[in-house]
Amino acid sequence: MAPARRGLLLVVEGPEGAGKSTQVKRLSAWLGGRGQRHLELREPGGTPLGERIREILLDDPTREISAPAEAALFIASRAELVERIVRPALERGTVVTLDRFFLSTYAYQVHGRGLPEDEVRAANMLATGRLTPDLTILLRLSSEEGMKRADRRGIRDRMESVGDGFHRRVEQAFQRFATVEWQHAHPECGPIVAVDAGGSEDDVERSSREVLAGRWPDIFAG
Ligand code: Z5A
Repeated sequence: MAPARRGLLLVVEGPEGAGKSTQVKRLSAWLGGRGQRHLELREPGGTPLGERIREILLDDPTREISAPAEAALFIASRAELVERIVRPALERGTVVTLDRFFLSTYAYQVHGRGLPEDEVRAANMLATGRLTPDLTILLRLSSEEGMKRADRRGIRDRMESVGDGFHRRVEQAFQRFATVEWQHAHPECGPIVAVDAGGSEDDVERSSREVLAGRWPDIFAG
């Protein structure tokens, strides 16, 4: 029998530039300050294989990768991360904060690239062994605003370099994921709560922690 799962898997999702990395870092700092055992991770990456896949997928904006191969690479990185890092951490009672998970594959590869949802869903289940997040915080920001923020960093990576139509489809998909109907139809994604990401970093952190404190007051209240 699989060992009992004692930790929490908290995912932060949203379009590029929405502030996911910023909020994952802030949540980790909060958890660290409270003496809570925690682990901050991102996708793709987090393992030697995952970091190698990350380079292949993102670094070269001119690299051409077919849509199915792209999906398979994101999912391979996920499989490695879940098996080697996330599951053992949850079994040790760690709060895992994860910057992107399989909601991103639904947004970018299913809705953005047009791959069939059922097949991507089945591959994801194989990769995660049906691990479901305890909560996903979905940072809500328009793709234009997010891209403006991300552009302040300099050059665009391979995914950011895909045309605006692609990013608008991704943005619309993320909006749909916050609806009750979509979540009912996708129980494998766990509960998803949208948080407005248009305010300051402090505002977004406060809203995110309010959501978390409503569910886990012993960890996040105060
Ligand atoms: N992808 C996929 O296609 N399929 C998948 O299954 C998975 C991923 C898992 C990963 O890129 C790419 O892979 C991503 C989706 C795709 N590509 N796209 N396009 P990544 O990990 O390198 O990057 P990202 O996930 O898109 O993150 P990002 O661009 O770094 O955005 P972010 O993490 O949401 O934002 P940030 O780094 O926290 O903040 C961006 C800037 O805004 C930064 O200068 C901050 O200081 C600033 N910021 C943050 N919050 C605020 C607020 N509240 N106000 C003002 N400014 C702010």
